[in-house]
Amino acid sequence: MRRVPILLVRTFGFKLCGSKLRLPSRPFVSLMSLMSLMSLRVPYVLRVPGAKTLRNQSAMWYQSVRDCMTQRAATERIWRAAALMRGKDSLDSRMVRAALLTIFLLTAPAICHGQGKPEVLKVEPPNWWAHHSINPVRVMIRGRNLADARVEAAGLGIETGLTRINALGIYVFVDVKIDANATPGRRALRITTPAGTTEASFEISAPLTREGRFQGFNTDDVIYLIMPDRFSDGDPTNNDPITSRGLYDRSKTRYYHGGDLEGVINHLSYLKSLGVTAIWLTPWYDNVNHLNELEQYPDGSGGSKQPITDYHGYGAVDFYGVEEHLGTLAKLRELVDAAHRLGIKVTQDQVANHTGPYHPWVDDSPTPTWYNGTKEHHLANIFQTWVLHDPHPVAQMKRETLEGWFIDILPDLNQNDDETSRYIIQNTLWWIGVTGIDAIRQDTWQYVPNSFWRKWTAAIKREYPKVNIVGEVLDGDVAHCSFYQGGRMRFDGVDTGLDTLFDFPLLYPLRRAFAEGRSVKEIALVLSHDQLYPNPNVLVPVVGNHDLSRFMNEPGATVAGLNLAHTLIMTMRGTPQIYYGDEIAMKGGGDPDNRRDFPGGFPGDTRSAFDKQGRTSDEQLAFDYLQKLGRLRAELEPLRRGELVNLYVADQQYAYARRTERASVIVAFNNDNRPATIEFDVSTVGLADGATLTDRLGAARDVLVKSGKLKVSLPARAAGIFVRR
Ligand SMILES: [Ca+2]
Ligand SMILES: [Ca+2]
Ligand SMILES: [Ca+2]
Repeated sequence: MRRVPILLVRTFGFKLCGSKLRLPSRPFVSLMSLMSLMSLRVPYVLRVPGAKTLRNQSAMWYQSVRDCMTQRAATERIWRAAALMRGKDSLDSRMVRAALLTIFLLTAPAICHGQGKPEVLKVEPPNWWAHHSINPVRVMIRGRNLADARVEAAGLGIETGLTRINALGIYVFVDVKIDANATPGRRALRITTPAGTTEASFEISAPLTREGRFQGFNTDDVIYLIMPDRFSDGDPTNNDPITSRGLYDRSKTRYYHGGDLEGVINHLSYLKSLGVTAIWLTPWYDNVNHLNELEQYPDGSGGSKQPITDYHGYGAVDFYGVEEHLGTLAKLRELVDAAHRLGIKVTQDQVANHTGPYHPWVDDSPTPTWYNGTKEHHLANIFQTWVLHDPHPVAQMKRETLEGWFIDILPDLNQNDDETSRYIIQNTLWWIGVTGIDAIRQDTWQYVPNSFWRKWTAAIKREYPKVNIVGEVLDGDVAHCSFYQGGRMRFDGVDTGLDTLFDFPLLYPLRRAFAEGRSVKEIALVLSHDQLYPNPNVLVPVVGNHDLSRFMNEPGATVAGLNLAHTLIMTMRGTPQIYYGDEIAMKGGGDPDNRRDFPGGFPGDTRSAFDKQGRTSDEQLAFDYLQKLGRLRAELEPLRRGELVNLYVADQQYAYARRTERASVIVAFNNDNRPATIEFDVSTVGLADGATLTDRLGAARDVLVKSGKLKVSLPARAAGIFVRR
């Protein structure tokens, strides 16, 4: 006899780590005996050092309503299994008793739990639609004492199907089928246990009309990124909500500052005047209602570490809720409708990789494999993203990057769990359906398996063919980023279906050139890698965002340089994205300094940069310039849809055409600190001799095409957009 450690490492609500059971000297046989315990439908994981972890599969821990285990049945099965094992392999009877006792103790609370009256705490999704591409919809009910539940539909036009309940009786998954001709209105799911009956409310919603909704953005658009908490406080009554007191303090960089959805609504016409046709709001999911003690940072430079708030929205505790500091679901719908009335599309920021550390799932997850690991036992993310597209990666490195928890804190969702995967897909479709949004920006794209994305993008397109998705792969390497764009099957056998990506590889040379004054040739060099993307023409070029220090904080940055940077993204292939405040040349270092309050957006602000009279001269210069670029882009079709043709590349000068079948527009940059004259061939872009071109930015004089060439003189640090007269 020797000791073989067996760890019963995980059950619902229980961790029994390091327990040791005595096994006889034939560990393999003993292991087989223990495996027969799986027939008990008891949740457990056996982990034997040196052997593969044995999980009882979902089919084991799930219990259908009809097959629900009562205390008596469980006892009988335990003794039947014990008799079976004793007969089969003469397992040490003390060991059997110990094992059975342990398992009984582990399951007893679950069984006992089912004795109280059933209660419902949360229904996800709370409503759905008839004629939807997902039917039945899988409803996840969170509650108490649901262990022996029977779930029935109450009301016309719906019926319940497969029902599964987790062992602690906290989560019920039930398929709800909606008849094609079911009328919209309230329904209920009646939940009955031996201890009583309760109802989970559920609604069949009337679908929003498709006209003017679910549109997707395209290269005709200009996207503007808003962090709502920092943009404008339109409703001071939600600054210190009753449910989450004490998180509002404008003097602290990581507290709520009061900005909200109402503030965005109030400034839609400002955005329209700037030339914006689509907005992207950082996540509006409900975030934790108290301080985040797990993440602590000094406020500003120096000082001691202190808890923060999740004002940024990336720490969801409820994927079906709107953060109360920002507003309500009704307010969100009002915002989307108001934006649409002005011709502005709305992009939702979604996070499928992780939840906030205080999400209720962390303490009792709906399935044993809902997350990759548990709060106590998980991998920390090592951010070795290069292995994610490596055909021969070190498996452990890849796992630590795909499944590791960000900063060792943010619980990493396991999209390989069918229930988790289904939850995320339905949640995405729910937000689109209830709000009428047009597009999705998906956070931390690369940290989620491509096999999941394929399912997720397909589900979106099936229901909303025009809704498109921009993925965040924050990396400067085209070889890296291009791997993730859909439209092509990769070595892993997956086409992710991802429409587009932010063009971060272009951002870095753009900043080096136009802030630091380094060579513009680097920009052309990065663009030469466009061939690696399945479709580079729909990328989203950016000058900045909420994760990067602002352009104006770069060494050497000036408003003239910022204007050149904006000229590039507003005339480059793809759909440009502007970061709030960059239109007025706001400064700011790394997060959170790059998220300063927009001047004039908050009560008591001494001036408003939303209005001309409130802007400084530099702010006005930047604003006027970007507004002019927006107007030119709207007016000149080639800037939105034309092919990109490089015409001239030198150390400090760069010229290209955007060409359609109907017209060409020439864009030329002089990044040098002195005037420059450059000459280049334009015969390839349909400009014949004798054509006169005018610089619509007003920096250069009119130019005439002679001998197939164009000779352009530009002042120091200036750009021209040349259009045929
Ligand atoms: Ca507010
Ligand atoms: Ca909240
Ligand atoms: Ca992950």
